[in-house]
Amino acid sequence: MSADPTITAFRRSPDRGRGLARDMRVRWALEEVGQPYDVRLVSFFEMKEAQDRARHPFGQIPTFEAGDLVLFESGAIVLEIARRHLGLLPADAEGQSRAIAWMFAAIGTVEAPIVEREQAGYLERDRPWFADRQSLLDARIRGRLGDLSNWLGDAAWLDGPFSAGDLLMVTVLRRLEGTNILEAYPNLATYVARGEARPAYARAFAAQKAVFDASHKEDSHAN
Ligand code: GTB
Repeated sequence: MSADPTITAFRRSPDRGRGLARDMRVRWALEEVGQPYDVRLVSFFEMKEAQDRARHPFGQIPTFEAGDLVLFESGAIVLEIARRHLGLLPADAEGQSRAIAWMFAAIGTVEAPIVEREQAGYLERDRPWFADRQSLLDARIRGRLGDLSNWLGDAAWLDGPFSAGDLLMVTVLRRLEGTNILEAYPNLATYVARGEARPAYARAFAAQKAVFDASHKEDSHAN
């Protein structure tokens, strides 16, 4: 058996290879630190089975297994990778704490309203109050992006050199793909493009895309 960590990812990702599911951030972190990894692809059905729930209490992807450690929650997994390897956290203790604060900010402060908007689009579109709620959620997102944009200004990254905080923030902002929301914040759009231009990002993107391409090919053969 390989000594490399194993992560889980969708066997057939609903994002159709756009790298928007949360295994992408884990793949990217592993690529940034040069850690090879194995992937266990799971179906929506398998994720809810007891064997997978033993890894993930909520029956989701991604998970991360390394030796005896089994972890869920993409932020915790990226932090674990950052703690095990050089390259994703600054060397000084205070810089590390600030980078970790940005990891929490990405997931707790910025991703939360973006996910809520996305889910409202899937689940509440036929409700009479949908349009009103959507504009409230848009306003909440724009508020966060305005503040983030002001903080970033002309800097390349959120706090000094690229860190796990940037990695998570870029993946969170990418979830606005398909909306025009990010366009109003040119420095944030450039920030996302800067993240996507990193060679490690490109390798991670290609790896998850290859899974979609293979499943798509299988589906076309089956039809
Ligand atoms: N807080 C957890 C984490 O950060 O790890 C959230 C994990 C999570 O939501 N996982 C999703 C999942 O397993 C996949 S990433 N969903 C299946 C389920 O809950 O049954 C979310 C996601 C899904 C699809 C797209 N897409 O199609 O664009 C984007 C993001």
